Amino acid sequence: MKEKLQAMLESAKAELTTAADSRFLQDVKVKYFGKKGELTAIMKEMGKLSKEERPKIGQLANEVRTEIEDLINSKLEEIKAQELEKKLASETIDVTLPAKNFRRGGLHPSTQTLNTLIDIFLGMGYTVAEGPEVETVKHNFDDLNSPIDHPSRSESDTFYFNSELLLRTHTSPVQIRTMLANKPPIKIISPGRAFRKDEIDATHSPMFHQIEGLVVGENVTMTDLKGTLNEFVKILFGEDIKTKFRPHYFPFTEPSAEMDVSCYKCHGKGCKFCGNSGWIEILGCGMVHPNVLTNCGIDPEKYTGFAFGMGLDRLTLLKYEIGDIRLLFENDIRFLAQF
Ligand code: 2NL
Repeated sequence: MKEKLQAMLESAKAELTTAADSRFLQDVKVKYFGKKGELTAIMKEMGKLSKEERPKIGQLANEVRTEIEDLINSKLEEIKAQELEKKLASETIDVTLPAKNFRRGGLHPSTQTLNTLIDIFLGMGYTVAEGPEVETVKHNFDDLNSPIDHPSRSESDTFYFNSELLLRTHTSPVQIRTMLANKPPIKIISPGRAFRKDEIDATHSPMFHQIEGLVVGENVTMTDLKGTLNEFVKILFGEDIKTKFRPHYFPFTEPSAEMDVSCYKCHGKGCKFCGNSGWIEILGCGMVHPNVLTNCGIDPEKYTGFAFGMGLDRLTLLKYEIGDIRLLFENDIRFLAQF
């Protein structure tokens, strides 16, 4: 039996040197230690041995068992390491290969213009104010000193829900709400949607975007208005842009003006872009009418203010040289992908 055990150890050693994968090791384990394994068979025969021989052979059998097991385990680790290395070698990633193409999204040109304007005014210390698109006639017209017979109030120009509610025709009611709720100093811009009953064409849409600005405080003058707007267009169009303020009329400002910028394409010489005038109209502005301040609970003897308003969509059309406002609202991805 002793010889048998030693022969078994030798043959196991020989077999294990040729082991090439973990499955083979499993087979070897079964061959010796399985139910019908060789070592199991010997252990079963131990009973036939004499009392003296039994512990000796038993000890030897145990030694053989641990030795074979140790061999199997160390071989198993060796093979596992080899298999891992093989796997890693076959799965290496070439990091120098070009990345897979994926479609990248972008911001709508209107959003890009809006973000640019917000950045400029935040940089000048303004905050952004928002308000509802469904407004009261009071906030949209009355508080703004709009005369009761003003054409913009008519059913044919404005979307009314009833005699008191409408879709705001400008974002001015946001400034009204801000003045009603806060004491000066006030320094806000109000971007957002506005609605007018316009026929749709290349330059008109019943829904459009506006941005207004309002500054109210002590000793706020027309000089502050001009300085602010000059600075604004220089950041937007470039340092060499000139401005021109033409007298105008708005019910909510006095005096009122429209501001033109020198055509940034022909630098004022006159071209197709500016209709040969050398100037492009971009906004309306003025000193807040004392009646508007009074309507909002602000003392016009103590405080003054300036305000301005411009169409965001027109600015976007100018900036990207887009010929039709409808393109901004159709959301055709073939158009939008260009920006
Ligand atoms: C334009 C002209 C303007 C204002 C908007 C305003 C608001 C308040 C008081 C006084 Cl609460 N004024 N807003 C002032 C002047 C012009 O917009 O052409 N917008 C597209």
